[in-house]
Amino acid sequence: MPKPHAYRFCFGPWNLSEGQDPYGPPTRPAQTFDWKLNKLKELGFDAMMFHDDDAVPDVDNKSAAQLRQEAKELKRKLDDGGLVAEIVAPRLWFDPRTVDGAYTNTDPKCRKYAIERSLRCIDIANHLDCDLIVLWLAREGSYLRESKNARKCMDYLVQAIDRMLAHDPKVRIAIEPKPNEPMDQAYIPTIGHALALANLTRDPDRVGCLIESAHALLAGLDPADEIDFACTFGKLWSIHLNDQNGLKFDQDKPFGSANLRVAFNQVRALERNRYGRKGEYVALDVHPFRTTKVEHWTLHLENSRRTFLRLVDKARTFPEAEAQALIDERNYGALDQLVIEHLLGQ
Ligand code: XLS
Ligand code: MG
Repeated sequence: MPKPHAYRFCFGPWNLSEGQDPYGPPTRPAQTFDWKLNKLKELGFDAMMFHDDDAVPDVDNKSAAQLRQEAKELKRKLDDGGLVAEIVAPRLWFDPRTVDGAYTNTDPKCRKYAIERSLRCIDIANHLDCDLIVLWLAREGSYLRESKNARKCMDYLVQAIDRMLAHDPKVRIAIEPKPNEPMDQAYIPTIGHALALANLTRDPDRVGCLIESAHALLAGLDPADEIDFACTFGKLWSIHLNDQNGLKFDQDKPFGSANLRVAFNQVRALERNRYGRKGEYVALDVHPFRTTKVEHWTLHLENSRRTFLRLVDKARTFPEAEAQALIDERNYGALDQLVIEHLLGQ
């Protein structure tokens, strides 16, 4: 039996959000980045994940020297706290030039902006000593199918990723698929799509993926199967654990909050693939409920990590031999109950 290993955890500043939704304003007061970083330290997390403008605000209006200086200041803060930057992700969905997509925008000037912004994101990651860029392809898709040529858009995506790979020979790119929201239909909705696209790039070995539980559920898939699929290719480089109650807006609920058994199966898949042993982190892409009071602001993160670790224990103590005997007999009724009893405990 391989020796059990300790998982390392991270989250992003956006996971200490203030409660705004499309129908109402924040419900908690705005906090500084340093407040969020201190919370991460107090909670004993190991790393922080970043959007490029979480690391250096107002990226577009800064010179290369300014980007360097501000990113280096952040790096010192992280070093002082014994922390690292897990990933940096270009925020390609805020700027007016990305209204109808970033890399797949129909306007060449807008596509050019998206690529330039992504290269700046890589520079920031370099200053932070981080080699992993995450692409959540938020607006790469359509509101109206006839508005874009999806065939051309695939080429645009490959061209953009190729530019990023050429910009830095060491950088790795993890594509984070999501099937919808904000777009009606996204061009890269699943891990299968992400890895197929990776194969068309100039260096497929440096293009992998990131699975988010809620995004897989929104695609009608079981996130545990997405984990096994990505790991078959050695391409699961980060994971955003959270939960989602059915096919609606992206809820980013605490891990295990909607469906403990689906959460258990994700942990089991991570365990059998030895996720984390090459330095990968468990990222909790969860948000506080909008109703959360200031004094309970970090509970969703603490609870998600606690649930994860309790499920690791459940995965490691699962009665494998008993389960195998039931599988051999094809007694899935009893296997089903074995899982339920195991999760319920004594
Ligand atoms: C949004 C995404 C986002 C990414 C990082 O749905 O999950 O939080 O993880 O850009
Ligand atoms: Mg995510």
